[in-house]
Amino acid sequence: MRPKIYRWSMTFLAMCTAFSLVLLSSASARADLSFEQSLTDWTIQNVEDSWPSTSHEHVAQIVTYRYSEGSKSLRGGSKVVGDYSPWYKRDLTETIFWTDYQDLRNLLAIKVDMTDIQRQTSHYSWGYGMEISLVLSDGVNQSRSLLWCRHEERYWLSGIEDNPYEFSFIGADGTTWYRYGTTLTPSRWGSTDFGGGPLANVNLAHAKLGLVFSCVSWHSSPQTLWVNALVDSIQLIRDVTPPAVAVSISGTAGNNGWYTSDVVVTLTATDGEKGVDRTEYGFDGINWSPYISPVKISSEGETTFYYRSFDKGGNLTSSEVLIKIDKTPPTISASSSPEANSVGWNNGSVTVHFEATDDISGLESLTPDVLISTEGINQTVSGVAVDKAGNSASITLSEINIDFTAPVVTINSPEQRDYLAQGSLTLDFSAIDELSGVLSLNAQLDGTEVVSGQEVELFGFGGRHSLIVSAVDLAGNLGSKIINFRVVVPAKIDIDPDTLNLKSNGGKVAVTAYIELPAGYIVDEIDIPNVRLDINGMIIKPQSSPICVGDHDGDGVTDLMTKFSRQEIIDALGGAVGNFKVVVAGEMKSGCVFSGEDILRAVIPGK
Ligand SMILES: [Ca+2]
Ligand SMILES: [Ca+2]
Ligand SMILES: [Ca+2]
Ligand SMILES: [Ca+2]
Repeated sequence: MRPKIYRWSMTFLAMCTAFSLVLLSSASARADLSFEQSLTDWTIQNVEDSWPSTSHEHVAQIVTYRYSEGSKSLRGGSKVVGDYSPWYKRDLTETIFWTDYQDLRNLLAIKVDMTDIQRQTSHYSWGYGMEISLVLSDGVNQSRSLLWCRHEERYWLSGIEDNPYEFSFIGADGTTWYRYGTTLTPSRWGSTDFGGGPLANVNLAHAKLGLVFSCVSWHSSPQTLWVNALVDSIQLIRDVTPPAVAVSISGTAGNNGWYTSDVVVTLTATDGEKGVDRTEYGFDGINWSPYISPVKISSEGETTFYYRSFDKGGNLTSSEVLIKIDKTPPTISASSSPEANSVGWNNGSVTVHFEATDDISGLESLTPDVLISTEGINQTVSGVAVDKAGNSASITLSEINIDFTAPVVTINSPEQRDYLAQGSLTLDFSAIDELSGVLSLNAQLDGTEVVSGQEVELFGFGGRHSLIVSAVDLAGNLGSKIINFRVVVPAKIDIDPDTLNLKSNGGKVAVTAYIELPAGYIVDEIDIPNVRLDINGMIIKPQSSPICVGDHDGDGVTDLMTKFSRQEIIDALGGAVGNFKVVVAGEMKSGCVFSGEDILRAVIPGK
């Protein structure tokens, strides 16, 4: 057994050498053709390694070809006719169809469909093999995958004889490859070759594909062997779909697409083909950071979050999401107009005005002006500002004091009546204000300031007088009251005659009234036209003459004589008889008033 194994190793080394030469020689061949296009134009490479007496025959033939659902096929084959030689001599013949170099990084699978596989050996022994292989090469490394294999030696590759037409291959990354008609799933390519050779990694960015028909013979005896097949199609299945990236944004959602908290962005990239290679993010679309874990965004305002993901085929998904964060409530202020006075009161309606700003998302709403028209102390008004994100701020304006009711002034004394000019009068007045309270109270008697409780001497104070009391409350409202009163000088009145005969006038047409005034008053100053006689509810004016000043009753007090129509008095009595009070009053030129009374007896003789 040992010599046979040794010979096999020699074969493997020779094959590797042959492949290297092929790859180098065709490295500068056609370029810029897609793999599918190059399927129409394979390069044929023949390799022979034999004793001189051995003949080789390459049965390469591009009969037809097709890709996917095309209509053409490709036929290839190789044949060796072995001579008798020392048993350890070896013949190798290969026909290789090469494509051009391609970028195969997005390669998902290669699907090869072969039919009409034909092979022949003229002599069964341990010393031969036939195979059809698929090779990937980047010019340095190559990787070989068996599509079909036929060996008769049990110990060369264990298991082959048990299932010679279902050869499988484990790639360097653990991916299982299957025979023709089955989808192959590469990422890195390795090869065991005939002899279970080393796995090799191929740079898929610049690699070419080869289809190999091989025959190898050890000349234990003369033999002929050949293999060929019809390749109906070779289909490259590429990953041209970029990854799907799901973006999840977590945070406290506000309004209008704004968040009111920090935001965490989670990216989930998936690729159902070659898989995700890497995912990145950034904030300017230029500089990128690897995405490892969810990204926290704290800065307020509008932030554009860029993200992208590559799959292992180089396909790119790129997008961005606008993230708007506003964690700050608006600023709000309140003011009232008109302004309160220095002690904090308004005496009319007050308008409360609110102002607010929001630098980040902007203002959405603000409480409009509030008009307060009701009285009250320490009234409050609240306003609210809301930004577009839904953050809100409120403010309460308090101590709004409104009083538009004037104080109530009360004057108990004097009253609105006549007072005799004797004794004294005590002033009694006050003011109250139930809301803001009385700030000041002012009273003037005939223009002279007085205070409540003040005594006013009435003697010598005859005449018409006015007391004006005014009060101002803290809000500035003014209330006032006026009392007009008279101080009357007591006059001594003497009516002559004392008795009036209603049926006989005795030749007289007038009734005389003598008026005396107290000391200090001069009857000469009596304003005659303003003198009145009041009897039985009727007022009678004096006659303009005669008028006489003297001391008619001789009592040492000067008196004024005035006369009134006798008939007017009789008319006033209306036929009634008895004692009647006669009041005579008047004003002096100084404005001082006087008044006095006497009794007049009215009679009708015979009654
Ligand atoms: Ca993909
Ligand atoms: Ca805000
Ligand atoms: Ca008031
Ligand atoms: Ca007299």
